[in-house]
Amino acid sequence: MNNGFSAWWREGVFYQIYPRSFADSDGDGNGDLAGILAHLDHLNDGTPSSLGIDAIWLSPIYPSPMDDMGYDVADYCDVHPMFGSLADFDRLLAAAHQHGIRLLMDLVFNHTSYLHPWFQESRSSRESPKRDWYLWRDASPRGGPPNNWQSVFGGRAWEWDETTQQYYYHMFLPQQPDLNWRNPAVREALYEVMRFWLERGVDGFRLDVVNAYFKDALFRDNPPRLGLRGYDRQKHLYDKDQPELLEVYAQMRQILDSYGERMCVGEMLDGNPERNARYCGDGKLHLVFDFNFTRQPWHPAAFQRAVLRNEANLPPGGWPCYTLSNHDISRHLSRYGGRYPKERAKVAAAMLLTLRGTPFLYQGEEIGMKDGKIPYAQIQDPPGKRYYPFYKGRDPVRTPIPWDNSQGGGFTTGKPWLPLNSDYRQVNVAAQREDPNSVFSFYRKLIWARKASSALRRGAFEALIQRPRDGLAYLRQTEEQTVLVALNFFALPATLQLDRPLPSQKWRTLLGTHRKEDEEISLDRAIPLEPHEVWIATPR
Ligand code: TEU
Repeated sequence: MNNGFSAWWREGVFYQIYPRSFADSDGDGNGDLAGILAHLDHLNDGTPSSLGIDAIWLSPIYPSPMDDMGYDVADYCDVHPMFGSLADFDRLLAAAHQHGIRLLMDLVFNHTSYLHPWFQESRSSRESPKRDWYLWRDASPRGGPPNNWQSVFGGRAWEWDETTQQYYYHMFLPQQPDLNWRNPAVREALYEVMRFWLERGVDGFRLDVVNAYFKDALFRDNPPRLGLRGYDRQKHLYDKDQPELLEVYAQMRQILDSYGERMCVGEMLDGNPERNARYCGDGKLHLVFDFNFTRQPWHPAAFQRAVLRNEANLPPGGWPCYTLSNHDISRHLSRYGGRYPKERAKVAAAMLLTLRGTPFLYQGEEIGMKDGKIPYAQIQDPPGKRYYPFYKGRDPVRTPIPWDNSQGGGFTTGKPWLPLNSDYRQVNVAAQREDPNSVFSFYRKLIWARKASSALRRGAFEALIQRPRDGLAYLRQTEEQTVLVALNFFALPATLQLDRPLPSQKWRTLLGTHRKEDEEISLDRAIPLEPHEVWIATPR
């Protein structure tokens, strides 16, 4: 019976592709759609020798001047020539579906590129029919910007336009003017974009900064708060999280539902579990990323607290959504790896893929990639250029995927747009495929074990230790199956003392870093673990 809990987007494993850095098929140094097509077998060839993911989130591939690497869209219904053509996209989508992989497009609906025809028209004159498609305001009576709002990427959020003698608002770069969601024509145009891609057959969307669409109708000043940079020195009462959002989410949900099993996942600007809960669930967004999870230190108690906070806040029809890395934040191995990158990569992967919720992987984490080092002269990311050396931007987390140890790493036959990581001759896909103990082999086993287990895909979550010190122990349970997960976070052997009795005393290993599959173990109220051990088991 389908009670709504078997939806593919609750049980599947998602994988984010950052297309420019995934695989280059034509030697121009930039990844492209044909490159992705050529590597679908790596992602899922239907057998456990592949990673086994169920869906791709494709970061933006639209025509764009690339001021924010494609998050500045100049045409929502076409493909940037760097990545290919609409025909290439259709080929990729069809092939992905043949591989059992669904595909999400990234919709950047808070703003467009300044080169989008809508903005070109809007800025051409105050009388333009598209004037009200963006946020234009007069200078304040004393001169200067209309209010104190700051850009996320630094500096004021208002740009003066000489031609029409008004300011326009940009939450990100001046090259990314914000759309006016209060204008019904704007809304309808964006919903048309959704329909365009749904008609083409995409399975859903990742919605960029989906809580920023509306700004205060009165454009009131944000109150101050302590912080380092301009944007962080304000409480964002008026430039995001406005009540009008819920109506838009309901409309988007209706559009998605009218196409059958489609979904969306929202990216929140400065989200937290309590606020996220207002935005997802029945009649709202399907999923919302929980970035609080990515901000935890490497400690089991911290992650458990984040998980329980999430579980406690879930609204009706809501479902957790976990990720450790993406194209904006430092890769989790650079944050957590320390002296034990390979070991911790496995513990982190086991946690991500056995928690109750939809996991999102970021390309390259399956081989244990870390952030690259980018010399100043090669920095491409605007916030990196602006804040170097205090903040080096997001290029380090966007370096190309090394497929093998050849010149160009099998990523390109030309010069890669960002340098390959210096360790790519060791850390690459080909090397890890060969090695049964590699990070890749472990991700693979975890994902296929998850596929085979109803408890891991949709079971209830129960923490077994109230105050974890050395590691996590939890149960995942459905009516037909129980799975026990035990993770030692640190480099010393540990015995996890459980606060509640286990439902069985005899366990059979499903998957582990130290124990063999099917190995049997008797347990009482304690689980002995080797350093950085992952142990996943089911009652015998
Ligand atoms: O990110 C929004 C966001 O929260 C990040 O910009 C974050 O604050 C920033 O990376 C810290 O430096 C989305 C996209 O994921 C990002 O790539 C875009 O640059 C941004 O929106 C604007 O579209």
